Amino acid sequence: MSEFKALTEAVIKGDIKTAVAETQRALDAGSNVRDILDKGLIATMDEIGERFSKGLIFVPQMLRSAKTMQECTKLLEPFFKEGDITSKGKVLIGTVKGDLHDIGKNLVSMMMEGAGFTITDLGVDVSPEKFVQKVQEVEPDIVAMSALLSTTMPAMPQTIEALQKAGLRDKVKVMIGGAPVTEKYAQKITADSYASDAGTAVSKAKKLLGVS
Ligand code: B1M
Repeated sequence: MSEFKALTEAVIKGDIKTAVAETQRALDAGSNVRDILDKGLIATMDEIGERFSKGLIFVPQMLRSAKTMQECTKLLEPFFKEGDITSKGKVLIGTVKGDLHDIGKNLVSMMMEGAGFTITDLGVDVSPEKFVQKVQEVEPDIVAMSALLSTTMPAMPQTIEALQKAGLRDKVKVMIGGAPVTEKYAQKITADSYASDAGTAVSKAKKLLGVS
């Protein structure tokens, strides 16, 4: 954590200007981009979550820190591009119904796009009906769902069921992820794949579609 102490402090304070400057400074100093993301930014969001659980900070501060992290992440985006590539497949992604967390989902989108997938991002609070409607429109290879709340995880099997009812389940692969989601849960709800982080989401998506 100490390597990114100033960055961590700025994200906790929600000081966008300093956090962005610190991210740029770390990049200029040659820090590993994955380290900036994992040890600098994601680890700080975990710290923020702990402070929130303990009642030390409240929703507005969490929101400000989230915004700060997203501004920093923009600087990292170019580093996740794998080069000049033709589309590896279409991915329809969204955070499930009732859930407004989008940082993890945005990271997954960003890394998948960087790896050559064509992304349609439905944003947050996406209902099963909306997923179905967009699958009909976009005809993706993968439907990717993110959930950060234990209370919104049930929207994942509800979406799978809605796809089934619409006769679309066999036409797409379903991938799920998010902090409370597990491999076991993915198996339970008959998702095709689970990824614990954005990097793994890329490799699992490639595996699902048999591309490299
Ligand atoms: Co919320 N929140 N929040 N929050 N929030 C958590 C999730 C929480 C764990 C905090 C805590 O209490 N310790 C807790 C959930 C408890 C639970 O259910 N288990 C919680 C709560 C309770 C709430 C509210 C209910 C608070 C309230 O209002 N009382 C409320 C709910 C609002 C709603 O959604 N309806 C709420 C609100 C918010 C904010 C809006 C203020 C803000 C989100 C802003 C935003 O996203 N734009 C926020 C934040 C920032 C957090 C924490 C602090 C950070 C989340 C984050 O962005 N992490 C979070 C605590 C924590 O996670 N430690 C917390 C960084 C991000 C990169 O990680 O999203 O996990 P993550 O993504 C990872 C992996 O999970 C994975 O890849 C990423 C890493 O590469 N991944 C996928 C994610 N999606 C994937 C999809 C995939 C594959 C991998 O395939 C499709």
